Amino acid sequence: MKQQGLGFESFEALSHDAGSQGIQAPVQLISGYLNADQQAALLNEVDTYPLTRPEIHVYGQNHAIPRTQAWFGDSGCDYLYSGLFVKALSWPKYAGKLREKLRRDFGITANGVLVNRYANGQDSMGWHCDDEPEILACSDIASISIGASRDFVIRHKASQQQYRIPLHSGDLLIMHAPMQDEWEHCVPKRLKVLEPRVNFTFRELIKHYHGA
Ligand SMILES: O=C(O)CCC(=O)C(=O)O
Ligand SMILES: [Mn+2]
Repeated sequence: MKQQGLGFESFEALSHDAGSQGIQAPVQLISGYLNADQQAALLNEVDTYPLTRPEIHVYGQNHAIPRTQAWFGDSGCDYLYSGLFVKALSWPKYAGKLREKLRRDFGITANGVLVNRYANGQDSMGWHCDDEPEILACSDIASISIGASRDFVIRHKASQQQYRIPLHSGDLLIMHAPMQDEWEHCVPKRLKVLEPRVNFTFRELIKHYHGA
């Protein structure tokens, strides 16, 4: 298990802007956080998840998102993102064990997890930040990747400086505050990637934000 961050010495800068020298993104990469058995157990479990491909409303049109997903959480942790309201489904066994492991290892107190499945490199996630009002202010977001390696690209809002963080199977990336205020992120298409990838983002929501 190798740790990188909270600086960018070892991540590739995608543009070089003299004015943005020395920007440090508040992220931590822990390569190889999950072993092969843990990854296999989670991947098997994902096959049982009720993944859906919801439509979101963008520029006056409905579009099915280019991946499938599911939201699990404690009761009272429903989530409204990209105009979608999703009720929390109860924790599956291994996703719950992973939540406990993150709490033990890093003190991360997540009460929900968004699971995204990218069938292959045609699936993607556009630029965004996870700054919905029900996300507890200053909480960490912990991202676990399993399956195909994909690039996670981050962009500093003020300078537009971009960095590429390749995420491999078993890696953990922790985004600390003020990542969601000052940076955006995306998972671009990679047409050469033929294998699926699953990503779990563990989040801490304000309970009952959307009522009981
Ligand atoms: O798949 C990833 O690595 C990123 C997922 C993400 O940004 C999200 O679920 O908000
Ligand atoms: Mn995100």
